[in-house]
Amino acid sequence: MALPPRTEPHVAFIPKQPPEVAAQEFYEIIRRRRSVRMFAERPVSEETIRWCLAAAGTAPSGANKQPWRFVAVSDPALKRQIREGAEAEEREFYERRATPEWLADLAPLGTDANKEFLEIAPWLIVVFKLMKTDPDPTGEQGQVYYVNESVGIACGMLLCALHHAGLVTLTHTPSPMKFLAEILGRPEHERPYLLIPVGYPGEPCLVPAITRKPMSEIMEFR
Ligand code: IYR
Repeated sequence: MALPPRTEPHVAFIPKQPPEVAAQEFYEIIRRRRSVRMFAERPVSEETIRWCLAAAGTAPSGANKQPWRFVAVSDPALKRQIREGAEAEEREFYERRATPEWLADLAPLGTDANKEFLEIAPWLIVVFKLMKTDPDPTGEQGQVYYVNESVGIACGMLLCALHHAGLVTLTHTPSPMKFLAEILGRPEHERPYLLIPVGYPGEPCLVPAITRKPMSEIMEFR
């Protein structure tokens, strides 16, 4: 291509930083995400939650069926009901259901059946997976594919979006989670998948002193 004559000095335009730099920068951001159980009461705007959910909703999914619903709860009465439901399941878990090995594995985290954070965190995002598509105007419902993979990816993207927004999260899985569908009056084809308390970190905000596996242990190149 013939270049136009230039009178001013020019330098090469570099459109984007090299991938090596961008990749490492993202790592430095995301490695600071921690599962948090100590939230501040400080409110988070609905708009913030909306944009983060919009980001999650761009996730890839089987045949693009987008088999997810995100129910964002800030109503104190609903949060109380969710806490009560979760604590009932957790008491069962800690007192009966958990194996000794499981309890030993959890000991370093210092968790117990008390889930006060479910009332303190300004938002509880309850993620549902869709076992069928939403009904069309005639009531027909279609198939969905790779639902756990799709919703899991969307949740990962949601955690990234919330972290990027400066918020903290917990991936909470009181099990079984049927009580969430009942409290929130969800239709038959929606199944609870994950409960994500969201907010600002409490003061103090203590997290367990965990370590992550070294890179060499989690990856292999061939
Ligand atoms: N759901 C319980 C127990 C629990 C289980 C796992 I696996 C964790 O990583 C953390 C907690 C609770 O939330 O206390």
